[in-house]
This record gives sequence, C-alpha cells and structure tokens, in this order.
Amino acid sequence: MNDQLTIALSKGRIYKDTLPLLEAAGIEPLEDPSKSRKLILPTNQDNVRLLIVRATDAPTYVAHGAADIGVAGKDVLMEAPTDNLFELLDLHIAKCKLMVAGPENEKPHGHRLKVATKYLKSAQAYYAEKGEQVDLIKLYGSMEIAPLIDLADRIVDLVDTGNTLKANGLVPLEHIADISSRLIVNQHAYKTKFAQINHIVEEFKKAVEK
Ligand code: PRT
Ligand code: MG
Repeated sequence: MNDQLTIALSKGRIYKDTLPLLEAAGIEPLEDPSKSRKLILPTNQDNVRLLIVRATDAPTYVAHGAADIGVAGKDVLMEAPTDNLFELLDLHIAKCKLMVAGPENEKPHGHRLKVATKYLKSAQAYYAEKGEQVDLIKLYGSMEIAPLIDLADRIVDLVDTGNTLKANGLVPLEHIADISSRLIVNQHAYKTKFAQINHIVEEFKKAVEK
C-alpha cells in the first residue's frame, strides 16, 4: 500500500515555495538542500524522498518514472516533451512572466529581427502566432547580454521584478505568458500509486487555495 514515493524538486525558489505545501501534506524533509550536498533527501516519512534536480530536468525525471511526482515551472514544461506526464495542479508559486525585452532605445536595423532566448519553442510559437519571421538564437543563460553586444536585437526571457532587465539597460516590450509552477505526475505512477499521490494532490490543492 505505502510504496516508495519519489518527488523531484529544484532547489532555490521552487523548493522554498513547495516546502509549505509538502508540510500541509505531512511531508517534512530531514535536511535542508541549501545546507546539505545530498541530492536525495530523506523525509519524516520513511517511504517518501526528495530528489534535488536542476529546474529544467524535473520533467525528465518524472516522465521516465525516476520520480513519481515533481514540481516544474510552466516555462520549463512548455519547452520539454511532456509525454508520460500529467500536469495536475497550478501551484501558483514561483510566479513570473515570459516576455520579449530589448534596449530602451532600439536602434533601427536593416535585417530580420534577431532574438536570443533559452525558450526556443515558446519564442517560435509566439512569433509564428504573430506571423513575424525572426531569427532565433539559442542561449543557455545571461540572455540580457545579447542585445548589449549586438548578438541579438531582443531577448525572450523570464521577468519578475524587472530589475535584471533594468540593470542591463533593457525594458520589457511584449508579454508572452504568465508563468507559475505546476505539480506534475508520472502517468503510470498515478495509476499504481493513486492513493498516495492523490492524498498529496488533495492536500496541495487545499494549501494552494488557502
Ligand atoms: O539553473 P537553472 O536556471 O536552469 O534553474 P534554477 O535551478 O536556477 O532554477 P530557478 O530557481 O532559476 O528557476 C526555477 C523556476 O522559477 C523557473 O523555471 C521559473 O518557472 C521560476 N521563476 C520565477 C524564475 C523567475 N521567477 C525569475 N525571475 N526563474 C528565473 N528567473 C530569472 C530570470 O531568468 C532572469 O534572469 O530571474 C531574472 C529576472 O528576475 P527579475 O526579478 O530581475 O525580473
Ligand atoms: Mg536560474
């Protein structure tokens, strides 16, 4: 009845914001990932453990059944293959916006718009929907640099306070999507461990609605 249950989480803001939800479901980690180097954390429940993974890897662990459930940003889910996954709950945590940003005073340019981003799929879909032909340049981080050194005209990135853009002389230009983190569940595990997972889903739901 009580099988081993594995939960994939990234450290940082997702971990911090998921902690109260886990607590509501009676799950308390026995170690703090910001202090421990352990990547598999035991909890107060013998059969429940946490996997500390890169934010972008959480859907992969869950899709392959290496974790039964997990928490991932919608930005990450929009880029990842989501076969074998159910996205069960909007947790309303780690909120931000996916936006197009560019220099405050955009120079006129004689070429097709060049857009640097880590979010290729989302950017592609956004510009296709607008019917705008752009050249997308894939970067893995520090996107804000690209317009400053003429690698790209604009970027597509996550914006929260806007401070990062501002610090680099950029301004938000277009809103693409509101982002929050989601509870994801391996489809097979959802069947075989239904009672255990459903308990967590219900407790999370109550805690989110509070
Ligand atoms: O290493 P990697 O970046 O892949 O992952 P990570 O482990 O560092 O994850 P983390 O904590 O950076 O992001 C996890 C999730 O948090 C993301 O997938 C988003 O869904 C969500 N989230 C919410 C954010 C932000 N807010 C956010 N502001 N993720 C990143 N940022 C970054 C943004 O990319 C930009 O560089 O913060 C900067 C902008 O913040 P402001 O406040 O200056 O606008
Ligand atoms: Mg990060």
